[in-house]
Amino acid sequence: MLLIESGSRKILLPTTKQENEMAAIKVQGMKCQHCAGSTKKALEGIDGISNVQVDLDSGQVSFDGTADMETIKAAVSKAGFEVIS
Ligand SMILES: [Cu+2]
Repeated sequence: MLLIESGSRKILLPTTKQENEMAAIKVQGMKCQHCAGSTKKALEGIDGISNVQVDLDSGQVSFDGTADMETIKAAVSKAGFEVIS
Protein backbone atom coordinates (compact mmCIF):
# COMPACT_ATOMS: atom_id res chain seq x y z
CA MET A 1 0.00 0.00 0.00
CA LEU A 2 1.05 3.54 -0.69
CA LEU A 3 0.19 6.43 1.60
CA ILE A 4 -0.37 9.68 -0.18
CA GLU A 5 -0.86 12.97 1.61
CA SER A 6 -2.91 15.50 -0.25
CA GLY A 7 -3.48 18.55 1.88
CA SER A 8 -4.96 17.32 5.13
CA ARG A 9 -6.26 14.11 3.57
CA LYS A 10 -4.39 10.86 3.65
CA ILE A 11 -5.14 8.39 0.92
CA LEU A 12 -4.13 4.77 0.84
CA LEU A 13 -3.51 3.36 -2.60
CA PRO A 14 -2.80 -0.24 -3.45
CA THR A 15 0.58 -0.37 -5.12
CA THR A 16 0.86 -2.05 -8.45
CA LYS A 17 3.07 -5.09 -8.65
CA GLN A 18 6.59 -4.12 -9.56
CA GLU A 19 9.74 -6.08 -9.93
CA ASN A 20 11.39 -4.34 -7.03
CA GLU A 21 8.59 -4.30 -4.55
CA MET A 22 9.21 -4.64 -0.85
CA ALA A 23 7.50 -7.59 0.75
CA ALA A 24 7.04 -8.62 4.35
CA ILE A 25 6.19 -11.89 6.00
CA LYS A 26 5.84 -12.99 9.58
CA VAL A 27 8.00 -15.80 10.86
CA GLN A 28 7.41 -17.74 14.05
CA GLY A 29 10.05 -19.43 16.17
CA MET A 30 13.06 -17.12 15.93
CA LYS A 31 14.56 -16.53 19.35
CA CYS A 32 17.94 -14.92 18.91
CA GLN A 33 20.23 -13.20 16.44
CA HIS A 34 21.41 -16.59 15.25
CA CYS A 35 17.85 -17.58 14.33
CA ALA A 36 17.41 -14.25 12.58
CA GLY A 37 20.63 -14.89 10.67
CA SER A 38 19.45 -18.34 9.57
CA THR A 39 16.20 -16.91 8.25
CA LYS A 40 18.03 -14.10 6.48
CA LYS A 41 20.43 -16.52 4.88
CA ALA A 42 17.65 -18.88 3.82
CA LEU A 43 15.68 -16.09 2.16
CA GLU A 44 18.68 -14.49 0.50
CA GLY A 45 19.37 -17.86 -1.07
CA ILE A 46 16.16 -17.53 -3.05
CA ASP A 47 16.40 -16.08 -6.55
CA GLY A 48 14.87 -12.61 -6.69
CA ILE A 49 15.10 -11.82 -2.98
CA SER A 50 17.63 -9.43 -1.51
CA ASN A 51 18.14 -7.02 1.36
CA VAL A 52 16.42 -9.21 3.96
CA GLN A 53 15.67 -7.45 7.25
CA VAL A 54 14.59 -9.41 10.31
CA ASP A 55 12.89 -7.88 13.31
CA LEU A 56 13.38 -10.41 16.06
CA ASP A 57 10.80 -8.97 18.48
CA SER A 58 7.87 -8.97 16.09
CA GLY A 59 9.00 -11.81 13.85
CA GLN A 60 8.50 -9.48 10.92
CA VAL A 61 10.79 -10.22 7.99
CA SER A 62 10.94 -7.81 5.07
CA PHE A 63 12.86 -8.01 1.84
CA ASP A 64 13.22 -6.53 -1.62
CA GLY A 65 11.90 -8.41 -4.58
CA THR A 66 9.32 -11.08 -5.04
CA ALA A 67 9.31 -14.83 -4.95
CA ASP A 68 6.84 -17.63 -4.89
CA MET A 69 5.23 -17.92 -1.43
CA GLU A 70 5.66 -21.68 -1.44
CA THR A 71 9.38 -21.25 -2.12
CA ILE A 72 9.64 -18.77 0.75
CA LYS A 73 7.78 -21.06 3.13
CA ALA A 74 9.94 -24.01 2.16
CA ALA A 75 13.16 -22.06 2.70
CA VAL A 76 12.06 -20.73 6.09
CA SER A 77 10.89 -24.14 7.20
CA LYS A 78 14.21 -25.67 6.12
CA ALA A 79 15.92 -23.10 8.37
CA GLY A 80 13.74 -24.41 11.23
CA PHE A 81 11.01 -21.78 11.43
CA GLU A 82 7.49 -21.24 10.20
CA VAL A 83 5.92 -18.54 8.05
CA ILE A 84 2.66 -17.59 9.76
CA SER A 85 1.58 -14.78 7.47
CU1 LIG B 1 18.33 -18.61 17.96
